[in-house]
This record gives sequence, C-alpha cells and structure tokens, in this order.
Amino acid sequence: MNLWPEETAARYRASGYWRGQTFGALLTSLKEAYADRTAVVGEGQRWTFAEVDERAHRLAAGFSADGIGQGDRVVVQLPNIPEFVPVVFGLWRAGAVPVFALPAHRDSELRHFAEQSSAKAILTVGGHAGHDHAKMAREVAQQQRKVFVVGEPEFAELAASAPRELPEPDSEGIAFLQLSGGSTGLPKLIPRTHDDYLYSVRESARICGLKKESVYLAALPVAHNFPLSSPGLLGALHAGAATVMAPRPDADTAFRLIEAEGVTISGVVPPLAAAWVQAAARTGRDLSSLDVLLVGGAKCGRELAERVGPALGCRLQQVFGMAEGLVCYTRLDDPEDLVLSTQGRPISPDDEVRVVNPDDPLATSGDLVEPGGIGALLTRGPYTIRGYYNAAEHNKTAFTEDGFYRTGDLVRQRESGHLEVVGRAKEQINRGGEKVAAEEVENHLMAHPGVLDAAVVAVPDEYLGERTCAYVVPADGEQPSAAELRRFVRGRGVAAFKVPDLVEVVGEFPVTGVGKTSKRELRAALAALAKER
Ligand code: OOB
Repeated sequence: MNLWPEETAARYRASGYWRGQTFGALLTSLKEAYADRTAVVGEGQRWTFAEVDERAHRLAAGFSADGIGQGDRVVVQLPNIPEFVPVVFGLWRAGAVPVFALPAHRDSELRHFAEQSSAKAILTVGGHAGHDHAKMAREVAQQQRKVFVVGEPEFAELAASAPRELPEPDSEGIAFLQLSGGSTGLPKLIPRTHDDYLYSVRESARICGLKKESVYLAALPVAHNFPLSSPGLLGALHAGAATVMAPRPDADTAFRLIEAEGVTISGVVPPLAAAWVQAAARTGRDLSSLDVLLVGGAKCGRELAERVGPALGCRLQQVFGMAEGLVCYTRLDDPEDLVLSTQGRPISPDDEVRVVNPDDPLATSGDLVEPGGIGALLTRGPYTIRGYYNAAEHNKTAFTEDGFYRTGDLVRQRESGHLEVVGRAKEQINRGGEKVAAEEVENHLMAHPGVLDAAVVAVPDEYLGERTCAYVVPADGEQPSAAELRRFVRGRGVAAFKVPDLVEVVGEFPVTGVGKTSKRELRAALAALAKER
C-alpha cells in the first residue's frame, strides 16, 4: 500500500493534522457534546446525535455478528437518506471499509467496485428513482457476497442488535475507498484514512464557517466527496450542525427544504447553481436563512459566480476539490474579485502545489512554469493520497517519484496562492461535475460488433459546460445508428451520465495530418474539431 513515508507522517502528526481519532470515536465525542441536537433529517425522520450514535452502535454489532469486521470492504450504494449516517458510522465502528458507489452507478460499475475491492458485501436500498437497486446488488453479488438492503426485515434485525464493545481500528489505516473520476478505463479506488480525512473535514468546517446552529442541505449525492466533506455531511456533523438530506437536487425540492428547515449552507455543481439562480427569481419560498452556497465540481464561470449572491441572497464560496485529496476554497473574507474569479486556495499550509510544464504529461515537480503562468497542477500534502488502491502500474504515472499527485488539471496560481482552473489535460469529460473517463466509454462502444474504433471527447455545452461526443468508425459492412449505440452502451449497465450525448458515425476519423499515432493525440484533434462546430 502506498501510504505516506514515515518521516512525512511524523511531521503531519506533530503539526496536529493527524490526531489519532477514528470516525467511530468522533461520533462518540459528538454524542457527548451535542446529544439532543438534531444530526440528520430526511424522509420524515429526524434523528439527534444520541440517536445516530445508538443506531451506529447497534449496526456495528450487527455487522460484526454477520462476519463483517476489521478491514472488510463493503460497497455502499445509498441515496440521500438519513440511514446513510448510522450505516457508514456503523461500518466504521465494526472496522469495515465502505466503498462509496453513487446511486447512478449500474451493474458494470458495481461489479467493478466489488471485484476491485474484494468486497464481502454490498449494502443498498430496495429501489431509488425507478431503479431496482436490491435486484442489481443481488445479481452482482451472486453467491459470493452478502447483500444488505435498508428497509428489508433482515436489515431491521441487524439494526436492532444489542450494542457491544468492538476493537478500534487504526486511525492511520484505510477508513474508506472513494471513486476517482478516472481517465483510463474503469474508476480507480481511492484509499482515505481516518486521520487524513478527518483533518480535511475539521478544516473544511472551519473555513466554511460551520457552527452548531448551521443547517447543511445535502443536495448532491452524499457519497461523493463534495457533499460528504466539503464541508458536507461530515463537516456539519463535526460542527454539531444538522444535515438535511434532499431526495433530489432540483430547485423546487431544495427551496422547499431551505424554507422548512432553515438551511444555512449547501453545495452544488455549476449547472445546478444556474438552475437555482434562475428559479429564485420566481420562487414563493423564503430563502433568507441561506448564508453560504458552495459551488464546485466543475468550473464556475465569472458570469454565473456574479449572479449567485444577488439571486439567492447568500455568499458564494467556490470550491475546487478532488476525491484524491486536495481541496481549495475561496475564503469567506476574501476580496470579492478573488471569490468571483478563482477556485480558491488550499485548505492546509502544508498542501504543496506545483504548477508544471503542461506539454509533458510526465512533468515532474521540478518542471515549474514561471510564476503566474498556466501549467499542470501537481500536489501532495496531509490529506492527498500517495497511490490508488491496488493499482501499482497506474500509480507509476499518476504520481511523481517524489509523491506528487498529477491532478490532470491546468491552472494558474495567483500571488495570494489562489488557483484558477483554466482547463484539463486528462482524458476526462466533466459533464457538469459528473466525471466521464473517455477510455471507459470507448471500451463499451468497442464491445459492439459493428464498431471498429471509437474516440470520446468533450464538446462545449451551454448548460453542463461539457457534454460527451463519441466518434465511431464502423466495422466493415456495418452501419450502426447513433440511437442503437447509445442504447447499447446503456444496456451494458453503466451510469446514465456516461451514455454518450452525441454519437457521430464516420467513415474514418475526420482528422488529417495527425495520423493515428496515439489515442491521446486523436482525442485532442477531435476535441478541437468538435469545439469549432
Ligand atoms: C470533485 O471531486 P472529483 O473527484 O469528482 O473530481 C475532481 C476533478 C478535479 O480534478 C477537476 O478536474 C474537477 O473535478 N473540478 C473542478 C472544480 N472542482 C472540481 N474543475 C474546475 N473548477 C472547480 N471548482 O469534483 C470535488 C471534490 C471535493 C469538493 C469539490 C469537488
């Protein structure tokens, strides 16, 4: 496992970043401090910190009686429901390692997460948004893994187990696995430790001004790093604040909850911010409690940034983060120009940032561009991973020899340390915050017998920022239609956001002069072409 070198770890401990606390222990201390305060609201439920703590203790005992213990991976696929909280803390207390799938993921992704992590179990809901998650989990699990379904009688039994003492996991060990947006093939698993993640949670809560009177609205799917910890559900819990679980992120649902629960802070991706801004003009809801709206996950352009505050009557906070670690925020007391035109500066004084030669995908931490120039962002620090889980080969290029993560983002750094995200060097499409790895979709397309070759690129989109366009060269004598190829990809069992928005079936790749030396060059040429259209 690629964790931090010992002398670096010692420095992070000495600086007070890593405090030796596990998530289970955190919940115990929160229960002591905030027992009767509301911790989580949703689906007609309203649980206090004491109730969440007790449920997590019972579930931990149940999981452990069911053979889920120290180090066992469990794929968790839950929508925004209150049970998310006791389930995840219950797994942590049992010493287990949640693998956070998103509700949008389908069988091919779920199977990959389960296999890649050698998961012992999959934990999900019966159904959500018209999809039968329990059936899918059982198909993926076969006889090899257990399936827990929130809401089924067996789960209720588990949740009624008598609490008991369980051994504390190591705070420097892996607490959970997050998913990377990915650029090559299927998503990689990201190992986060209790110590590293809790540091980012504590600091996020502070930087975003959370206090026990705050109310956080989880509008985005809460297993994602942004609503989970930037500052998100965990930041809110850490501050003793309540989290309201929104079943959907649309403006009607969000505004209803903001009014009803007195929501003070939330986080959204730019297209959603735009939709909220637009809807605010004609809402009858009282949004006056809303104080801060975080916008991130994809670039929030200046024009949108300028509209958020006036339209919603709140302060804008930009956030640029990644499941691999580094999170940047504009600060609540930053001058307006920085808030509107940058994506913030890192959480930690020990987040090391290098802006390096953008033309060399393997540029090292020494290949710096001149100050203020555009370059590729490398980073390492007290909560940025040193390697993906079980991915030795990929790690050789995803990280520099001295342990910097190659983010694949193109940035410019201001003198204040604030970063402006100006583009991307990685083979990924950022579809309004949802990340699509070009190669993953190409592989699905190429599984079609009528497809000889495929290249997936981003095309600009007014609403989402980017959409996916698949260029497809048919096999001899075949002429698959765009509609059929989209249906085919969907039928392979992938998240709907990965199904190509546009499919262009072409006789050959419409690129002259590039040749087909590498997929990377081909994609770059096609992307340029797509932009011009
Ligand atoms: C967040 O995490 P991921 O892992 O889904 O995606 C990370 C990538 C970044 O490398 C960057 O390419 C893009 O998403 N990104 C942004 C951005 N925030 C993320 N690009 C431009 N401007 C921004 N503000 O997306 C994530 C994790 C924690 C907090 C917020 C977002």
